[in-house]
Amino acid sequence: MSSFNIQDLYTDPMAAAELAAADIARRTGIAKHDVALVMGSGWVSAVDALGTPAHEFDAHEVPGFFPPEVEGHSGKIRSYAIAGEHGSINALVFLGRTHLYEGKGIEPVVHSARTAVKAGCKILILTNACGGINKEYHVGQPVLIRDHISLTATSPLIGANFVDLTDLYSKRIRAIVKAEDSSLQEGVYVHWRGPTYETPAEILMMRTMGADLVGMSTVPEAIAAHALGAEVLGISLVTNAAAGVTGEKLNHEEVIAAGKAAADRMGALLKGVIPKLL
Ligand code: 8IG
Repeated sequence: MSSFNIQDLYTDPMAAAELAAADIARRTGIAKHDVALVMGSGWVSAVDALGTPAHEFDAHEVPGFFPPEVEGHSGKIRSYAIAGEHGSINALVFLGRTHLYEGKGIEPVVHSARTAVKAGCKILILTNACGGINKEYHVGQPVLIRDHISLTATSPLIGANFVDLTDLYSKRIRAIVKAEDSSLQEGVYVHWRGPTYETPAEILMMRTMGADLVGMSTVPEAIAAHALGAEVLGISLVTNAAAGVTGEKLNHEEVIAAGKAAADRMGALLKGVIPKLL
């Protein structure tokens, strides 16, 4: 891989994803993974529920991946062999992600998603921590993403590629997850570039538009994976009330603490759902 330069991610992102997938296949000895998970803020310890990984390595050793910048994102890639209902499932897990607010452009943001699909994954599970716009939500509550609103004015796709997004967050997979935990709610997630949180006026605008959740991730990855033919599940963990909802100020420590508190429930949910996906 010594011939790969990070600039190559920008000139040919699909080729970079193929290189990364080949590198992961070489490191793990697994030619084809089945399901991928991207673990966002607060979700990293939930992955412990999946047991002992068969392989683990630093993401930035793989072509196209940068070192992590956000606390709570450890920057590892793991491979797990999970007993599924119809045979063994190879799960590829990305601990952490790149965000639009890091200023590296859209390509690094979607590199995990594209790499996962090129590695063979037909299903991508995207997790995140987010702010709750819907006043019925409480901190520590997981919510399935039913649909999204993009407020970033960017897309990972280039060219006359008019991809349909009517079933972006797979109904089929949402039904499986709700059968596992019937208390789960569904909501509309707004993608906000950040790194600032919203103003109270912006949260009022989002609620008026029909949004329930707001965060700084997930949407570009969902679009990139869907455009390559993968099914997408998005799960948000509400780790703070959005600006103006309670009158409290927002801080990153609150987010990390809420993630830690909910990790066991989130881990059990993932462990219960993955065997049923394929
Ligand atoms: I965690 O309230 C988390 N991420 N945009 N707004 C936005 N992103 C978030 C928030 C929030 N909480």
